[in-house]
Amino acid sequence: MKFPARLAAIPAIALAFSFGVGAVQAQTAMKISISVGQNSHQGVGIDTFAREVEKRTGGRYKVQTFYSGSLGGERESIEAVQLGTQELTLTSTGPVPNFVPAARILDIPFLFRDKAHARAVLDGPIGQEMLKEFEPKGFKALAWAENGIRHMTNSKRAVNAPEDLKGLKMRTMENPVHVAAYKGFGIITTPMAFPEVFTALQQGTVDGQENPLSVIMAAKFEQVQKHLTLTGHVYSPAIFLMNKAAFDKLSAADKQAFLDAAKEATRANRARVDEDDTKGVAELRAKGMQVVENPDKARFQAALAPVYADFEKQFGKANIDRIRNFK
Ligand code: EAX
Repeated sequence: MKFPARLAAIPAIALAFSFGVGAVQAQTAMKISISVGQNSHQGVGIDTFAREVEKRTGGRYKVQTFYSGSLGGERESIEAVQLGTQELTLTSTGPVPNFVPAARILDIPFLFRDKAHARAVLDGPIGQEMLKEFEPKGFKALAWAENGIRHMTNSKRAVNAPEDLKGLKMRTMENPVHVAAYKGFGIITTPMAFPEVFTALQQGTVDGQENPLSVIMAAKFEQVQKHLTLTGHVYSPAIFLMNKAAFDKLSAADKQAFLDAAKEATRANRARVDEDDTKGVAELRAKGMQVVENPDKARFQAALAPVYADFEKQFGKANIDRIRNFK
């Protein structure tokens, strides 16, 4: 079959045209996705990113935003970005070690003292060196953003001490470091993509899950979970990933615009995490959750001593200490 010449002449890449004053300007559309809803710390992140890219490139680039895993879960989105079928994603580091093993070290429980410590590490030389590890795998990592400090919820019982976790069936991210650590708590771990979690909790496929307050609220987990304990057992980074070939095609000025947009987006994202952490407990209590606010964290940490010994072997004690002692 023959195609009419005028159809064949239309380029395969999607180009929209906008009319400036007296000029026709090509606009390139790109996609970015998150697994949580728009009204969230990540939603604020990609909305800010899209707005900033458009502003900083004079409207030549338009970033279309997709929420709630509508383009797939985080692992699928990272895969799509690697392949280039989708240009961008903002994702937690959950599935990242499956693509960039070097990033695993950041997912170690109780590695960071608090958010300020984590942000300083990610924005400092350790975090910035780590962004480069993504390049040989086909990604341009634009910036670290934040998912938040993770806490545990379940439908079975109040968790006051690590012993209370024994035998609980909990959904975990598809992250080998988390799975190893949570097994150390005696949890029955069930790795699962985020878009499936609400239904799994609702149907009792799993008893619980763990996530930052920002995610718990955005996903309305209070509707299917009775108990929340502020275990703060692990910091959860997020990262703006772009297909490397798509980034490399940009002019030097546009590359800088994308990098600056991601930095601006991270500021908005972190501010929303702080806001959610401030009001989260009261809001979740008002919606019926029972909250253990001050568990003895040292005991939870001590329960992981054997797992930690293994992490030190795997990652090198010096590398872990370099992050731990970063000031
Ligand atoms: O990035 O999978 C998870 O639990 C993540 O924290 C969530 O998708 C937000």
